[in-house]
Amino acid sequence: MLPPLAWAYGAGVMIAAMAKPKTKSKPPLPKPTARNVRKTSPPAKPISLYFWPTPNGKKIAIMLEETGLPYVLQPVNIGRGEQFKPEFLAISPNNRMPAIVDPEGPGGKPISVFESGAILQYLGRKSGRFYPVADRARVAVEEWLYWQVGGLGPMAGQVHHFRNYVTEPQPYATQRYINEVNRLYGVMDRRLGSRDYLAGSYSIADMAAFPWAVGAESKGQNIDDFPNVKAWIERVGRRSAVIRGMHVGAELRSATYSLRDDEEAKKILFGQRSR
Ligand SMILES: N[C@@H](CCC(=O)N[C@@H](CS)C(=O)NCC(=O)O)C(=O)O
Repeated sequence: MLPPLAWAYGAGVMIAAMAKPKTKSKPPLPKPTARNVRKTSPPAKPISLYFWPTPNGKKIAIMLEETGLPYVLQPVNIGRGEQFKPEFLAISPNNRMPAIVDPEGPGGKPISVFESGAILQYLGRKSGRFYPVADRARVAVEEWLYWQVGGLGPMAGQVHHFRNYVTEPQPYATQRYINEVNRLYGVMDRRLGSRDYLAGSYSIADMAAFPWAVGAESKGQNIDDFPNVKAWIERVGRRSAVIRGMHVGAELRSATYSLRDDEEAKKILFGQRSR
């Protein structure tokens, strides 16, 4: 979406072209340049990104970096229970990050959005990028976006849990989720055999899947079994916005941090029930 004044300027040019001036003396309208557009547009108010550096958080950081929408990071330390603060629950009632607050939402009024898939779709509509409008293309993006939020993410999360955080080994559960992730990598590999990106062109579906697809070994997989996924990881991972997005918030945790050794965080994160 263009900033309002840039749009108004573009529309003016269109009308002038259609009206065909009668005299030749009218000076031509100046061409819009990034410079004169920026001077007349009020600066966009930044989106607040409620964030902790995990794969789900990184999806949104990537999209914000890709679109260039201004944003500020609002850290939510999920290992210290900040996701249960009433002010956070007011925007994310599922006590999960990521969430966003856009001060310039629909009708120019603030809006909050939780669930990474819904956030990516919102930002896609707002920016007019990486989320095509044409129905056939949009359906393809949504299929692979929902495939990630309902499949790859949760199943990979269970693998991490059963491999890293159980007090007693649970071979059946561990193998069940490793198998399911293996199946999902296979689905992705076949899909990427005939196209460069999940929905054809690079989209929010790739941004959602990327942080969950990297690190196959940590999910009990051998990436060499999935050459198309491997090539896609390299392709997507080369994008500068993806590199930046994957590093957002790195300063929030020490480079050697391991949830495995963080007893307080494990108590907060695991075994949650309705309260
Ligand atoms: N379906 C959610 C999942 C988000 C999610 O699981 N976030 C985790 C970190 S990756 C979280 O905030 N956990 C906090 C908690 O478990 O209390 C989405 O896609 O946004």
